[in-house]
Amino acid sequence: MIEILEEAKTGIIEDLKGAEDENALLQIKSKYVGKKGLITELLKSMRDLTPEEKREMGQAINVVKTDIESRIEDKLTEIKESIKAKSLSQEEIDVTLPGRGLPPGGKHPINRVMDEIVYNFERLGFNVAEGPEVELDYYNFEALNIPKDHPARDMQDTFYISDDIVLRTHTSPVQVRVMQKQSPPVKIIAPGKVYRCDSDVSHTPMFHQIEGLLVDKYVTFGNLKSVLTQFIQLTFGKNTNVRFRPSFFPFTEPSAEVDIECTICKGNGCRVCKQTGWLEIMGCGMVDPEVFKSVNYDPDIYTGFAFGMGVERITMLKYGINDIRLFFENDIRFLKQFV
Ligand code: 2U9
Repeated sequence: MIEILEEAKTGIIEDLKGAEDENALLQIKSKYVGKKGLITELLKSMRDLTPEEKREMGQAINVVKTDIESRIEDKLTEIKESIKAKSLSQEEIDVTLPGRGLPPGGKHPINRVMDEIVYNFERLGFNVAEGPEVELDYYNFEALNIPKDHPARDMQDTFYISDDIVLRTHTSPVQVRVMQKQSPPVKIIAPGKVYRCDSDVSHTPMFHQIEGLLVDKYVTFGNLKSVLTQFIQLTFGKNTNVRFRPSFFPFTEPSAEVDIECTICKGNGCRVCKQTGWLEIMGCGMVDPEVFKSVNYDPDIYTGFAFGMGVERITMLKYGINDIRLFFENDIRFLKQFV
């Protein structure tokens, strides 16, 4: 029995050396301390021993049994640790790798041109004013000398919310609201979204306008020409030629349309200027006395000029874009040309 016990003591060490996984360990466990294992058999075979021998032998077997069990337990921990280390080394994350770059976003071309125009008027001393896009009929039409039967009020052009509420068709109501609150001098621009029921290659139901208003004593058409020429030369280059053509608006008298020499062909005639050499970029005029009356400004004391431009139109002329809808489709291939 002693020999078998000695054999078990050395055998376990050899066997454990060769065990590489939990399965092999289970087999070793059953070989030594399982139901039919070596140690169990040894304990059984103590039946024929004297009580004295049983005590001695029992103690010796238990020492070896405890030793074997603790060796198996240690080996199990070792195997588990090595499996964990192996899987960790395979899943290793290199925290020093540089991150993937995010493609930068860019400002929409309409906002770019809008910001540039606003900035240039600020350089000329204008302040920015804002107002509601859902507007009273009174501010959008009535106060601007646009009577009830005027074609601009046609159901086809104006989005009506109710009888007396509309989506503003221009930013002019902003200037009316400012004049109602403030006495002259007034020197403001009103940039923002406007709405008209219209849709084709050069019209969308929503577009952007920038309008301006300057009111004071002794303001003349000469002042209008000077300020707008300075604005145009800041925006399109200091040698840009400008011309003023007579026109009509219900809220200005006299009125004019402003053309610049075509930026694409320099006045020689091309597709963009329809062979005329000129591009119409804005409208303007001296504020009609009727408009002053509606905001209680005395037209015998005060005069002023006003102007307006469509931002989409200017952006199209600037970049030679021939379809306004491209601005609203948000195709990244179109937009990224302006980053
Ligand atoms: C007040 C008094 C007068 C604003 C003006 C224009 C001329 C003009 C158009 C340009 C292209 C509109 O976007 S567009 O279709 N605008 O030609 N706008 S004068 O006149 C005003 C504004 C407010 C109180």
